[in-house]
Parts: sequence; C-alpha cells; structure tokens
Amino acid sequence: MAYRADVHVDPGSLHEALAADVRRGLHGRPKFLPPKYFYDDVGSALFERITRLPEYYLTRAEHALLDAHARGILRDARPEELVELGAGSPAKFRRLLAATNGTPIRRYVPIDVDGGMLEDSARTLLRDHPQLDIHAVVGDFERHLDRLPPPAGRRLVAFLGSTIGNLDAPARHRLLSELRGLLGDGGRLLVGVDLVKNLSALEAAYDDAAGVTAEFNRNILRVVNRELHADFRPAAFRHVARWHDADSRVEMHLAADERQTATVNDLDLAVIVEPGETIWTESCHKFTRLSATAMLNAAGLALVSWHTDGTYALAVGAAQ
Ligand code: SAH
Ligand code: AVI
Repeated sequence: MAYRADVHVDPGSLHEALAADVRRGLHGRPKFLPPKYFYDDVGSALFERITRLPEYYLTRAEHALLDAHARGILRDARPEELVELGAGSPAKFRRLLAATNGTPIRRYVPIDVDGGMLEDSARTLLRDHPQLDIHAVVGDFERHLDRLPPPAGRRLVAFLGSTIGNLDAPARHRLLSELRGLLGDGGRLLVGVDLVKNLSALEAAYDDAAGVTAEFNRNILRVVNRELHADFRPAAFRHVARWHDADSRVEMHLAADERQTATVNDLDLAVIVEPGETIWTESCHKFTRLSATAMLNAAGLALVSWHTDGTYALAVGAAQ
C-alpha cells in the first residue's frame, strides 16, 4: 500500500559514530570494533552468503522452526503490525506473512543500519504484497528505538537470526527492557537464540572452509578504510573464531601475525597492532532455555512459549 523510510543514520552521523567507535576501540588494548560496521553493501552480501554455507546451520534451523511454528505463534499473538530489528533480507518476514491466519499483518516496520537492504527488501515485498504498509527505519536498534512510529495495532516485535547474541549482557538487558516498553497492549516479542552445543559445530559455523566468514570479518577494516580514510591491510589479518566456554560465546577476532601499522587519516590516529595482538570484532553468545528465560525475566518479560530443534530456539515473550 505504502512505503516510507525514516533515515536516522545519514552518512554524516554514521561517519561520526564510526569515528567515535574507532577512536575508542583501536586506541588502546584490547582492540575492538562493534559488529554493526560489518554491514555495508559488501558485508550484507557476504552475510547472505554465510546464511547458505553448509557449516552455518543457524539460518536454516530458524527457517525450519518458523515454518513449523509461525502459525501457532501468530494465532496466539494476533499481530496487526510486525516490528523487526536487524531485519536484513525479507526472508523471515515472508515466512511470517505466509503463516498469518486470522488477523492480517497490515504494517511492517523493519529497523536496520543497512538502508540499501531495507529499500531492496521493501521493493520486493510490495511487489508480492501490495496491500502492505511498510515503514522502514534506517537506524541503530541500540540508539534509535525511540524513533519507531507509534503502534498501529497489536504488535509483534521480532528479533531474529540470533542477532541478540551479538550483544553483551548489559546491552541485551538494556535492549530487552526498552523493547518491553514498546510492546504496547498485548504485544509479543519473538526472539531467535542459538543454543550451546558442541564446540566443533560452533567453531565451524564461524570459520567455514570456503573462507566467507573470514572475508566478512575482514570487511570491517575495508569499511574503516573507506569511511575514515585509513590504510589497514585486511589481507594481513588472520580470521580467528574461538568458543569461550566461561562466557558462552564464540568470539571473532582479526589477528596480526606480524606487526601492523595503519593511519586513520580522518582521526589523525596511528594504530599499531603488535604480533599476536587481535582486534575483537564480534561476540556470538549462545544460550540454554534456562539462560534465555533468565535474560527475558530480568527485563520484565515472561517466556510464553519456546520452540526448538535442539540446536536453535524461538522464544516468545510478553510483558510480565
Ligand atoms: N535478521 C536477519 C539478518 C541478520 S544479520 C537474519 O536473521 O538473517 C544482522 C542484521 O542486523 C544486519 O542486517 C545488520 O545490518 C543489522 N544490524 C546489526 N547491528 C545493528 C544495529 N546496531 N542496529 C540496527 N541494525 C543492526
Ligand atoms: C548476525 N549475527 C547473528 C551473525 C551471528 O551468527 O552472530 C553474524 C555472523 N558473524 C559471523 N557469521 C555470522
């Protein structure tokens, strides 16, 4: 029916946020960069390739769970509007639309930092579902949730793909608490969480044989090079993905085997990465039913239902 995009990460503010994060993250030790900067056009395309890799079971598991359980979840939630955080491609929203029974979903509100992806997604969705209202928000779900339009009917907020696992515990708590306040009357939250499993399956999912995840990881340096006029040599960094049991997460790093020096011209910043030192680019936290329930409860959310194949789970929450 209609498409509208509110853009809250204009190139200027993206540049500013990246500049602040690079200054903070690459100045001292340990070095780190937030994973949201993976997703320029190249990074989003690499992520799409990751979702089809034999080792990356997460997307296939989530699709199968949606195919099996979306009807029941929607029957119970009866949403008139779907808000999707870190939406990326429209694949999962399509599955939800296909499972709609009874109350039709009239409006789709995706929020993502990748505006190009949102626009492509809206174009193809409207071709197939011309009756849909799409209100895209190009923004950071950690900073711009207050810019979401007010609810247009009962809400289902979807946070799929295990993206919640890319946040550390305090950030997850902040986000879930904020989402609780955005559910409105009778609203539901649908979260996709990846489950703790054997180390070899977890590490393979983040270190595939074809090297696509390694390229995805190095892409963050290309983004920094382009946006801040820096001269990192992405190829000189080795992709590392390791399970850390104590924190229940796979960590991705970019490791320097030899001393690397780079200049970030826009920041007048010289970065030195010593041999053996790494730049920590992403954490991918894994959950159990117990830890996921505790996380929801701490944010004032009750677990309404839990659907799993033993490797991955869809959790439905509601305000307690
Ligand atoms: N939901 C999709 C995509 C997951 S990839 C799926 O399940 O396959 C993660 C998505 O979240 C990307 O599209 C990326 O651009 C977006 N993203 C990552 N961090 C973000 C942030 N802080 N704010 C908004 N979007 C973010
Ligand atoms: C988007 N996010 C949930 C992915 C994950 O599994 O943590 C990103 C990713 N990183 C490496 N491979 C995929």
